[in-house]
Amino acid sequence: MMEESNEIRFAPGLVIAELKGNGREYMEMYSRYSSAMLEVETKFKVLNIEFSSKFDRNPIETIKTRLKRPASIIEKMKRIGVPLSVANVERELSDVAGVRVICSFVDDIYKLADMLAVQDDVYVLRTKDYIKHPKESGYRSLHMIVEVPIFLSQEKRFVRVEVQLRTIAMDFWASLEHKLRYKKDIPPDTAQEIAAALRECADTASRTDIAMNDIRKRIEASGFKPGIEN
Ligand code: 0O2
Repeated sequence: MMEESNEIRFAPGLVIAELKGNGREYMEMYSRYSSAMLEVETKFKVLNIEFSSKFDRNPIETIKTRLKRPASIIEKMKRIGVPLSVANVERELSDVAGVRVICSFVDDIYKLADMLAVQDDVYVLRTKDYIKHPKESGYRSLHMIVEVPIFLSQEKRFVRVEVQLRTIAMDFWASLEHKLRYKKDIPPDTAQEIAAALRECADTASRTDIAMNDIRKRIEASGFKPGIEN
C-alpha cells in the first residue's frame, strides 16, 4: 500500500489532472483525506508518547502515510464496477488515505490498536487480523478501517482511513515481496516454488518476531526496564 507514499505528497494541482470531472470537488476530497490521515498519524504519535511514559519504551518505530494516487483510484473503481465520482469514491473505497504503523513488537500492535479503538472520536468500522490469520501469500499485518471526524471551516465530516499495523519484520517481508510480485514472465512452476519460498520467509520472520517478543517479556519479568530510545 504505502509504496505510493514516497511519490505522492498532497499536491492538489498535480494529482487532480488525472481525475476527470469537477477538479475542485476532487481537490476538496483529497484535502479531506489528507486531513484525516494527519489526524490519525497524530493520534499514533500521541499514543507513542503516552505509551513511553507508561511502559518505559517506544512501541512505534516509524509511521508512514500515503494518499492513493488518482490512477490507482480510477483503476480500483473500474475493477469494482462503480462509476467514478467523488461521492462514489468516498462511499466505496476505504483505503484512499493510509497510515502504516511499524511497531517494535507484536504485542505493541494489539496494545496500540486497542488504545486507538477506545478513543471516543474514532470509529472502528472493520478489523482484519492477518497476524492471527496470515494471507495465503504469508502476508501478516493488522488492518483497521477507522473513521475520524475532521472539522472544516463550515462543517464536520467523517472520513475513512486505512490503518496497517505491523512489526519491522512483517514490514521488511511485505516490502520485498511487493517488489518481487511485479517481476513478470516467470514460468508457472517456478512461480509456485517462489510463492512457497516467500511463505517460508514470512513464517521464519514470524518465528523471529515471536521469539523477540518473548525475550522482551523475559527481560521485563526480570525487573529490568529497557530504556526509551528516542
Ligand atoms: P495498494 O496499492 O498497496 O494500496 P482491497 O483493499 O479492497 O483490494 P481487501 O481484501 O479489503 O481488498 O484488502 P486487504 O487484502 O485487507 O488489504 C489490502 C492491502 O494490504 C494491500 O493494498 C497491501 O498494502 C496489503 N497486502 C495485502 N496482501 C498483501 C500481500 O500478500 N503482500 C503484500 N506485500 N501486501 C499485501 P493493495 O490492495 O495492494 O493496494
